[in-house]
Amino acid sequence: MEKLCELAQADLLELVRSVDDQKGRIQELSEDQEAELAANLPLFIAAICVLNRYRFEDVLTSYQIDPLELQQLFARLDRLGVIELLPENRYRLQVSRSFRWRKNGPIERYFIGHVLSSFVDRKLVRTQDSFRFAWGTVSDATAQRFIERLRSVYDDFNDAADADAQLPLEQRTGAGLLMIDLYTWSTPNGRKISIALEEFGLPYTVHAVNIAKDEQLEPEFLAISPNNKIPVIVDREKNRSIMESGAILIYLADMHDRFWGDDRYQTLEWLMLQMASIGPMLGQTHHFLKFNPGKAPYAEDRYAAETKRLYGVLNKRLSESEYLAGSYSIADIATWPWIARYEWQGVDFPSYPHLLRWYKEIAARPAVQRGFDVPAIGAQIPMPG
Ligand SMILES: N[C@@H](CCC(=O)N[C@@H](CS)C(=O)NCC(=O)O)C(=O)O
Repeated sequence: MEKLCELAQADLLELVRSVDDQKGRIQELSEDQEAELAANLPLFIAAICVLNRYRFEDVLTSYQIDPLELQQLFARLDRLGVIELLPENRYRLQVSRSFRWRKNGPIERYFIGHVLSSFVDRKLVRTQDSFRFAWGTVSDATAQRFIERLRSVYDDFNDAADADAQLPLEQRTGAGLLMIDLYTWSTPNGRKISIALEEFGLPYTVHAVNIAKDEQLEPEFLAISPNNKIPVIVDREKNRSIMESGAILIYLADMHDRFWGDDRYQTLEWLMLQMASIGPMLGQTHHFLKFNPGKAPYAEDRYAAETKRLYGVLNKRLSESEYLAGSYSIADIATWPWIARYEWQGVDFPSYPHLLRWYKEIAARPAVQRGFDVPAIGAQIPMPG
């Protein structure tokens, strides 16, 4: 079959699309039809609404539009072949599942000219498409590989949106596809970001940077990580990279307006405590209590005592509050992977009962379980008895 596709210079995806088309549904509009939509904003919005399975009443409640005008717009969409009008303002969608706007066609040009800037500024709440921009010089084979991967994520997204289109409007929210590359390793700082990406439900591509083999010192990595450390993300949509796990968490929380706890500044307080104290101090504890091949009694005592002190600070806070900033936030996401190394930290975990309760609660979150083993090495979350 693959050979056949090769001969026909079509990939499997195109084959599936053409089979779909045999059912008589349209896969794309003509240049003129798209131009008609692009020139008429209400008609374009009506088209987007039907593609998102809005019912007639849903469009009326979402947009200030006269029912008669909407009936006329629906009639035009019927003439364009996008829908088949049925009695009582119902309709049957006539486009195939693989329907897409024409490449460089009037709608794509309209999106780029009018919609994309609002999408990037996050002023737009609902869009049918997303636009990706990335640069680099790669071989044809690499380019092909990435196109296939992006297509498959894009198709997954469309399938999910298709399935969710059956839900009532109140249970749906506008969403675009944001592509993120994560450069990471299986360490507490790396896990903060894979857990966060899982919590935010963002698709991301993992690039393992093996710090045990000094891969963080490679010149290509230095270009996106001036301090030669993981984690780093590259946001392809915005064409920018971000280093420092705290900054990445703030970026994601700002972008998606989520996981800010009960109070933004309280979340920042606890996030800063993690970045300035918990991470650096516990990191030294790992060195002196676990990895130092020699003996360094002064350093061992100092970092063991500091670790116990910080456990006490967290335990006290968590005796007053369910999570560090009231509700679950990026401060918890930053702190938890460090506590998940408790076995290296010379502490008696059960004597910090509130911290233990918090630790177990977060460990039970599916996103945390998925994000913990990134890059996949079969790592298990340690669970105190
Ligand atoms: N403050 C940085 C610390 C990052 C960091 O220390 N990363 C470690 C792994 S957890 C690393 O890349 N180490 C490699 C090295 O130091 O050469 C952050 O939070 O992102």
